[in-house]
Amino acid sequence: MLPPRSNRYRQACDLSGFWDFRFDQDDLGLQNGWQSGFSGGRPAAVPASWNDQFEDGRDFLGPAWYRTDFDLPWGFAGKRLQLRFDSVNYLAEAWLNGQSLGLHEGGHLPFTFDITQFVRPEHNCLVLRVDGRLAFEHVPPGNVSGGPQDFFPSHAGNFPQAQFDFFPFCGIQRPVWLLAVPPEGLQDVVVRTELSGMRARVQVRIERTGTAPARACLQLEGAGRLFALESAFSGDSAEAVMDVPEPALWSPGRPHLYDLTVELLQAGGVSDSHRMKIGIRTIAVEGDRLLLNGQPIFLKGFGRHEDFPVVGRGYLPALIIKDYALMRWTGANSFRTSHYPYSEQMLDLADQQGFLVIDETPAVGLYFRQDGLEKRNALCRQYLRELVQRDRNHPSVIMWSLANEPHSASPLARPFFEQLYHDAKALDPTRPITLASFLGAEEAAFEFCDVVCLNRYLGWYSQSGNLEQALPLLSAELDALHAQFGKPLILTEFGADAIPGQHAQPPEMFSEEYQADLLEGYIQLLRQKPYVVGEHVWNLCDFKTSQGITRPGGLNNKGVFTRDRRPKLAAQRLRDLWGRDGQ
Ligand code: BDP
Repeated sequence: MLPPRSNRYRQACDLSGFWDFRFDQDDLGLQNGWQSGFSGGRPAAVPASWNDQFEDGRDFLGPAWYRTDFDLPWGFAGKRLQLRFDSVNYLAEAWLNGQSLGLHEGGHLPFTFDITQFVRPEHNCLVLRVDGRLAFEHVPPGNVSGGPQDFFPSHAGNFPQAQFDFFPFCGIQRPVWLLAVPPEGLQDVVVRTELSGMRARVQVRIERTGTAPARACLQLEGAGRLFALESAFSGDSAEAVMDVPEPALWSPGRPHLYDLTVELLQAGGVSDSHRMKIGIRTIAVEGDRLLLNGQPIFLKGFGRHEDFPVVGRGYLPALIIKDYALMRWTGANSFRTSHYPYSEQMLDLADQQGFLVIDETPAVGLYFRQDGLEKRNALCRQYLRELVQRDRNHPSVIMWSLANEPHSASPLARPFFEQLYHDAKALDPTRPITLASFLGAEEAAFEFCDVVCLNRYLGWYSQSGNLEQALPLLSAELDALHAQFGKPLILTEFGADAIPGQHAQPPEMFSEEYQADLLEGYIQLLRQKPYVVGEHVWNLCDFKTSQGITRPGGLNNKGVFTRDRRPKLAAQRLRDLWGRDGQ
């Protein structure tokens, strides 16, 4: 999938702004004909979650209606026109001038509607119905009833009753684009890189719409050199392989990027063009090690959330910059997109700044009861496909995570994940596959995952306040897991809540000292295990959750920074520990 771009052949117009907005408590919108437009709305910001914009809608999860009007910008007439929604949570249904465009399920991944036949030169009315209500057959699931084997009892009494530990923010959370693209144009560009000695092989697959004879012209520019190549289309795709001697490789220390330009050449000349940044690098698992460009790499970093006061999960460019600055300050070199795909802009910056990313699908809190399973399975496969198609050209993305903490202690889990694993390998054979588990030895999916990712809270949820007891238990468990699976291991979550300003000597739970000591104890232990290839602290920042007795202030307080990005003691401790590594 090509990201929105403006150039000589295509144009992207951002429809962000204040849209008309209505809650639809009684679900009357369709009955009242709101899909053709509605009046009496109030302004709401797009993009942003709706929950914290008003005084009366924090816990209202839908349905709600958005409306905006637009004229076609100059230069759009005669092109193929599309609407692209970068992220709408959860269920989105769109109409243009009263005509149905379609439906998309799942937040956090982009979807596009062709609007060429419905659009008018002026006074277009775009209406969107968004439904974020939680349901047991959704992914991620919510409002699940049943026994503790099916879900986290600790989340069960929370309000809203999500099956996951973050607030179920709803709405149009990333930009909406009006796109003009050539009637016959580029559809996708897929890049894979391999290394052999001092040379790189850059393999490019180009997909297009239309069938007229065409050629693809490629230019790769970087490190003071230029490579050019042409390749004929056979049907709707073309392949090209560029041989790059002595490439400037992409790595966290030196995130070198090349400019790749692809042009579509037809009888009348160039009809479309796309320019993108690519990185030349390899990623592989070999024995107990994770290799980047053939060299062992160790991941230091965080699980995090897209979360901030007022905007909720809304796209906020300054916050992206800030979070990279904070991660860099601690000495981190990586993060996981826990527990859903982050914005494409976040990944663009990871490429630029040299962060390693474990890219996770929105499958958090999965459970394996028969009811609704087929639907959840279809959704997981859809999300995985959409994620890989969106993110596969980012050198920063080094691993796909299929899920977070599935409740896999069921015979139904193994075939479920085996299929997802094979889907992922078919979509992208170049990256390792994993998932983050709390089950450990009982995790059905570890048998075929390439890397074992484990979340652990000894010293917090168990052995509470007692690190002396917790750490030896953790040590024994890690060794046993390694003996069982024989794969590299990343501790993808570990941490403790700390209420900012709470101090204790000797350290005790909820104090900044205890959080810092717990993180340090874990890190020292992990560094003694040669098969451990990464440590991700939970969490970069405090974040909003559903209300429940374990979440004072409606927050998960495991951030090493507060929700407004001020450091706790643990942030400085990480800087001391990670800074010492000198990577
Ligand atoms: C883990 C989940 C994460 C939670 C964390 C916690 O993966 O989403 O926020 O626990 O309880 O189980 O802080």
